[in-house]
Amino acid sequence: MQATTALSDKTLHYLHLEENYGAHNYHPLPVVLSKGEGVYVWDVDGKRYYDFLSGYSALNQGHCHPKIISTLIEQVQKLTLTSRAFHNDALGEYAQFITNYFGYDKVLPMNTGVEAVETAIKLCRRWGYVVKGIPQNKAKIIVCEHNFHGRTSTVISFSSDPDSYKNFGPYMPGFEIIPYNDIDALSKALQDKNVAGFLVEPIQGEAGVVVPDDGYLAKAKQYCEDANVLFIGDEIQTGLSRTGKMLACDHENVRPDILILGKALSGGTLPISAVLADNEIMLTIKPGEHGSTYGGNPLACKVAITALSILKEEKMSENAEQMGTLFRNEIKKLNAPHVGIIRGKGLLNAVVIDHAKSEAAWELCLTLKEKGLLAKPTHGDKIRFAPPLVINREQILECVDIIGKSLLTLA
Ligand code: IF1
Repeated sequence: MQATTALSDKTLHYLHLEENYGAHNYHPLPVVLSKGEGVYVWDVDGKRYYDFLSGYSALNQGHCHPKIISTLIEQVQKLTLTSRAFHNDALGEYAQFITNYFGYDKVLPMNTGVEAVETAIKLCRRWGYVVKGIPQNKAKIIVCEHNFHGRTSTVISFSSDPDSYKNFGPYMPGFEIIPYNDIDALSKALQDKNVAGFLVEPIQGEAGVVVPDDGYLAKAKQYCEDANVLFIGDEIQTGLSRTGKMLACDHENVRPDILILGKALSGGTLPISAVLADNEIMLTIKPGEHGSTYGGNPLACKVAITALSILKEEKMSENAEQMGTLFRNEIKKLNAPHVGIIRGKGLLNAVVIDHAKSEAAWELCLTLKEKGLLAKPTHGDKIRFAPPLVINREQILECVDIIGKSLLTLA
């Protein structure tokens, strides 16, 4: 348990409940939240914080966006779930809306991000066999080192992070790991005629917001086209205005053959994910060959339409671009101690903490918490700074000030 000397009785009460009755599969910051609105969250003692994690980019529209909540309340009292055994009056309208929104023929609706990744893998393999003509059970999908695509047994089979895969074997075959941002490595891997797809994050989030070289994604897409291999874009964390464009792939005008969305598709209200593709790929899965109980439920469909609409109505991509540039420039101007690399696009940013102590980033996050800003380290020395995309200039400047003051206290 984290040092709990300065924690209130109320906070300790909730920490102990989780400790005693919850699985220990996370190591959260010692803060207990009870309210969220826009860029702010409040703890059980009424203290307000800036949320600089945004539910790992599920809250791009901000906490409890009024239009999303209104849609949720209206639909939840009408019809929440029909299963796909029957039609309903929400799925068709949502399918038309989201396919027009992103420019694809069809959508396959799922729930969590990793379910959408699994769906994309199945679609890619199926296309490999029935369209490309790869011999049965020989399809390969290329992935990148330091990837994060979720935590199911298949997906951790191609993780390069022991924390994700150790003691969870045996592993799913059919994946090849190559270095990220290495176009020659991709070119070499694509020589194998049994390759069906290349699954990639346009920016590697969990790896610490690793931004590839300009042109990497465009070259990768071109090489995939030349090799008749599907480019699968995992935009679960980078999509939906987070990096300053609707999709991170838009920075290089790359159109994934299979587009994977999740997280902010619901604005942080409930798990909604989606896989988009054109008919040649999507129609390789026939009725009864894939699905899920909640996939495409009416509540999710209505919420997703509102969540997507407000991204454009409120110009969240543009704001993410402007506020992200301001954030990175102001952090650099601090010339604060222990700031190593600052990297990111739009409002998906990370600072690499340069300090001898391995727990320095964690300690900094505890200080940030005390000063009213919530962020969490990823992979030890990197702190991800990813506030809701509704943040404004004054709030960014206040948060940079909090970060600067906190860095000065790092012993
Ligand atoms: C955790 C971070 C981790 C994702 C990408 C698929 C998924 C994710 C690019 C799976 C999920 C979440 C999972 C959560 C913490 C967070 C995360 F990168 F965002 F920080 F873990 F790496 N593709 N990312 O980022 O989506 O099934 O979770 O809905 O597992 O701790 P999911």
